Amino acid sequence: SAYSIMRLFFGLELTPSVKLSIEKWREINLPPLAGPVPAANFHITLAFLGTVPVHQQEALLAQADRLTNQAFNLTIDQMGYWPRPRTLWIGPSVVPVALNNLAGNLSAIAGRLGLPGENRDYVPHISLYRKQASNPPVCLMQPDISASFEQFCLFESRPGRQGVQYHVLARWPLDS
Ligand code: 2AM
Repeated sequence: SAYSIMRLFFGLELTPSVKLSIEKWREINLPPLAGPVPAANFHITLAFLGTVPVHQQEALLAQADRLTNQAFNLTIDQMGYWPRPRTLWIGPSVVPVALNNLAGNLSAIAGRLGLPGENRDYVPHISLYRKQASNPPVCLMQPDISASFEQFCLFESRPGRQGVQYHVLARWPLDS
């Protein structure tokens, strides 16, 4: 209906094998902590959109169609902790220009549609725990997980009885 809204974000999908590597690293290097994100939900947000009214969804897709961003590789090699959202995450210490450009272009699209933008600098990350109230324990080894990204996605975040689930609604290729 004209009133239906969806909670959306642009992001990078991780392959099952990368998700599994992250899950294994977490198991070995961190004790059980509060609010673990299930491995199936591991992803990298590019631009958060929030609730997008149906009448804006076509424009959103059309503007994403016009982007011509480059593919890139990432090495996930560091852990971080944000006390305010209580999020423990891992991410790349080196952020390729292509990734910054992509995230910047996507949040510009959000801005043009009047959707809530991010004021903070873009920090690519994979959230591992969402309810971690204090600094994480020092871990034995930093992660060292590489992945190549040849597309970006529009995700829908669906709340469910078993927690949130992410569904890819659309994919766009990155230029190699
Ligand atoms: P997080 O992993 O750092 O929590 C789906 O909810 C994705 O959008 C998550 O990756 C989440 O980031 C991000 N997200 C959720 N709410 C957000 C907000 N208000 N601002 C920015 N990003 C948000």
